[in-house]
Amino acid sequence: MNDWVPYPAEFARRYRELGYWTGETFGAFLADRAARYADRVAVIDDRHRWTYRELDERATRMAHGFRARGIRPGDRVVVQLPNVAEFVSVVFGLFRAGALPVFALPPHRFAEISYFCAHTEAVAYVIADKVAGFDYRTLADDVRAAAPTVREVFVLGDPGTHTSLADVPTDPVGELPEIDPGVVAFLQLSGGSTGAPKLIPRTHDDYLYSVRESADICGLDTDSVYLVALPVAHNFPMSSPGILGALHAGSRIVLASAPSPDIAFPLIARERVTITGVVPPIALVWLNSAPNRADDLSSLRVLQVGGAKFAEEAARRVTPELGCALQQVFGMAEGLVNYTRDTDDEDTVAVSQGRPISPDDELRVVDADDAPVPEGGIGHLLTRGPYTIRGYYRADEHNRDAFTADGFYRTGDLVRLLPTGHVVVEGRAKDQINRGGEKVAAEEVENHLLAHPGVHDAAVVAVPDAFLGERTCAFVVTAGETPPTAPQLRAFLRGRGLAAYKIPDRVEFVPGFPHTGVGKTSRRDLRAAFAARLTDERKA
Ligand code: OOB
Repeated sequence: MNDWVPYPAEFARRYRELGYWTGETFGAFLADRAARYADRVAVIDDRHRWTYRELDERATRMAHGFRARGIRPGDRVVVQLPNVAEFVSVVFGLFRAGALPVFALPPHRFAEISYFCAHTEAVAYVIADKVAGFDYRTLADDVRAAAPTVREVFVLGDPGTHTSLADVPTDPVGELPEIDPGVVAFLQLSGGSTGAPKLIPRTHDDYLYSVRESADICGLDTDSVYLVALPVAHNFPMSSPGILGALHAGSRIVLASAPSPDIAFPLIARERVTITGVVPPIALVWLNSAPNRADDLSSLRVLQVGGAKFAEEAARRVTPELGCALQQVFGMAEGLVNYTRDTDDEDTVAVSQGRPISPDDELRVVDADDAPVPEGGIGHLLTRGPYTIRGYYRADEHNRDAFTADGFYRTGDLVRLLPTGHVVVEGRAKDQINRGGEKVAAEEVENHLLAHPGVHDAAVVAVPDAFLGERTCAFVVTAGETPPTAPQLRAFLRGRGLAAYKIPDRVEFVPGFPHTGVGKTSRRDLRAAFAARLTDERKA
C-alpha cells in the first residue's frame, strides 16, 4: 500500500521550472513573513491579538514542545479545533516539527475521528475542551480506546485527564528537522462519495503555489483583513485565499466563532474586515439580515461564495444589497480552485463559478466514456495540474477509479466551459449530497444504516432544498418484526458517532427497492431513481 502518489518526475520538474513550486516549506514561509511583517497584527480572535512575530515565536515553541513530547517527522496528528488563534500556532508548530496535521472539522464525532486516527495511525489528537456544549475530552477517551496509536491528547482549555496544550510549548531543545518541500505537509479531508472518508495528501510545494496565486487573484495586501467565517480547517478558509493567503500577503486574520450575522457582522465592523468567504446558505442569511441590522459593513470589499452552487438570482443581489463585490469560488480540497476575477463583467460573475488559478491547470470535459464533449457542452470535469493531487492517502484501490491512467482527477462534477474559460457547474455525477457546502457521502451513511438489525437495505440521496440547496433523504427497507422508526434510526446513527450534518434530514420507508433496468440494479441507478422520484414529487 502506498501512502501517497507523488507527481511524476517530468511534471514536478516542469512545475519547478515554471516557478510554481519554489521549494518553500510552511515552516520557512511563516518565518519569512514574520521577518517582513514583524510588528503587524497577524491573528485576532475573541481572546488574542498576535503580531506576526508573536505568532512565529509561538509556532516555534510549539514545534519544540511537540518534539519534546516525542512527535517525530512524518507522524500524523489529528487536529480538531474551533476557530481560535491557537489553530494557527498549533498547525505551524506541527509543520515545523515535521508532523502532518490531519484536518478534522468540529462536527466530526467518534465515527469520523476514530477512522482518521486508525487510517493514518495518528500518534496524537488535538482538541478544545468544550465547544458549544460538546465535550471533546469524552470523545477523545473513546477515540483513544479505539485507536491505540494515539499516545497523547492535547487539549486547549481544561485538559481533564489529558495533556494541556498550554504545557506543550518549550524553549528550543536541539534543532528542528529539515523539511523536504516536495513531500506531504498535511492531510485534508475529501467530501467523499464512498463508504470510508478519503484523505488528501498535499505537499508544501503544491499547496503554497495555490496560496500565493490565490492571494494575488483576490488582491490581498498588508491593508487586507480576512474574516474566517467557515470552519478554519476547511480548504476554502485555509487557502482560497484564506488564512494562508492572508499570512502570505501580510494581511490580518480575524477568526469568527460562527458565521451568523450576530457574530460575524460586529466583527466586520470592529476590525474593518475587507474580505471573507462563505457558503451559499450563509450568503443568503447575510443578504436577508443586513437590512435589519445597524452594523457598518462598509469596509467589506469582497464576499467570496463557494463550496456549493450559488444561485444566479442570489448572486445578483450581493453588490446592490451588501455594497461589496461578489467573487464566486469553485474549489475542491483535492486541488483545483476557480475564481471569478475582479476584471470579469457582471454577468460572468453572476453565472459562472470562475476560472482556474493556473495556466497549467488542465481541465477536460468528457462523457461517460472519457471522450471529450462538443465545445460548450455539459460533461464530467477531469483535472490535472500543479496543485491537484495524483491520488488519495493510502487508497490504492480507490485511486484506480478516482483518477484516469494519465493522472487526471475525476471531480464528479458536471460542468460546461464558457468561451472565456470560465466554468459553470451544472450538476454532479458523484454519490454525494452537498448540504449547503457540507459534503455527505451517500455510501458512508448507507453503511451506518445497514448496521442496524432492523434495516434490510438503504439508499441515501439528495432532496432539493431552497435554503441549503440540498438535504439528505434516506430510503429504507426495514427488516424484522418490529421495524425501527425514523427517530430511532436517527438516534442509532448519532449513537454510532456520526457527525450531525450526515444524519438524514428525511427518512422514507419503502416496501422494496425498484428494479431500474435489466439484471442487477446498481446502487447508483437506485439512487438516481429515488432522486428522480423526489424531483417529481417537488414539481407536483
Ligand atoms: C470546497 O471543497 P470540498 O473539497 O469541500 O468540496 C469540493 C466539491 C466540488 O467538487 C463541488 O462538487 C463542490 O464541492 N463545489 C461547488 C462549488 N464549490 C465547491 N459546486 C458548485 N459551485 C461551487 N462554487 O468546497 C472548496 C474548496 C476550496 C475553495 C472553495 C470550496
